[in-house]
Amino acid sequence: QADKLTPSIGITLDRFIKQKQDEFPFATGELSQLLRDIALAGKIIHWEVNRAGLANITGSYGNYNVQGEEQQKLDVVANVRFIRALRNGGEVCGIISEEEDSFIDTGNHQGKYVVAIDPLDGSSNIDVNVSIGTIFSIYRRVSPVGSPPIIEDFLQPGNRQVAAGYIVYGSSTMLVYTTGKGVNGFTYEQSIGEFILSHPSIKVPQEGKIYSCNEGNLLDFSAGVQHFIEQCREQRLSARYIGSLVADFHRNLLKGGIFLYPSTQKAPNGKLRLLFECNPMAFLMEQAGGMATDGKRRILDIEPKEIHQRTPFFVGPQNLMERLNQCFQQEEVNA
Ligand code: P6P
Repeated sequence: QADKLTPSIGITLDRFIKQKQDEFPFATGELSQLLRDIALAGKIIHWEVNRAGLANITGSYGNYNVQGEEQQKLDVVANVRFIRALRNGGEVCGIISEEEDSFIDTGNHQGKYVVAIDPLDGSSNIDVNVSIGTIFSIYRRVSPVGSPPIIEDFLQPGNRQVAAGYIVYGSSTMLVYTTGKGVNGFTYEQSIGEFILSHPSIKVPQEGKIYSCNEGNLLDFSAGVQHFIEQCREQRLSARYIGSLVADFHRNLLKGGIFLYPSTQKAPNGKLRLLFECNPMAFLMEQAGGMATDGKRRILDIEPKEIHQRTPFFVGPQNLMERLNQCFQQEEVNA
């Protein structure tokens, strides 16, 4: 009787990773440990984000990051926490961070992996209490184990990712990730300090009814994009735009929606970074049954030339992505 009255808390992230690792007979456990290290840092940032108001660590830090954006204190805190967690875990030989000019050699030269991290994306939303997020990408290094990491370890196309995911700090804190075998979502249960499987095998709804873009830039968009947005309005799709990529992406992944960040006058190559934002989100969306392009090419096939390069970004369910593609093709014909 007691057993029936005692609800199960569900599968913890640790048990899930262990189960999945058993499915990979040759997995040596380092990737599993690396995912645990990221989850740990996420728990710490959850704590920092939720206490920010009291601890007066919101607001700007008076520094500017390599993007020329004013660094919010929580940005800096998150950057330090993730770099420390990844360094102490021992599996990672090198890290690139959206907050750092060049790559970081962790000193773990036996580590087989490198990580690209956006410690706290959408930080301009921190002060106005809008959901923000951490985005991460994991690659196997290309340089020999035992040597220091080199720049080529970090300039790999997104189709070489071994894992990718995000943590969204919103009404609840969730970790969503893939290792190339589907997408799974975990909700953080603060009272026991565990991520619990809450969204197994996420698939993006194919009949997307939402479009997300900053329509303030509409007049900068190409004729193809403007035509697509006109079609979205004609079909009475819902316009939803938070201005925080992780929050916008998470809603579109679960509800079915397309996200567009085209090139604009201010950002001729688009605003979002290929390595820190577009590759991980593209991997997740493809694993959930959707698509991601730069308007011409599959995001995951783009060969990066430099760490902070930007790209136009279109990501969502196939039906909407194919309709957008038709608008691009029509634009070519009319050109
Ligand atoms: P805009 C936040 O600064 C960010 O990098 C992403 O999280 C978000 O999707 C985008 O910029 C919003 O950009 O130009 O619409 O404010």
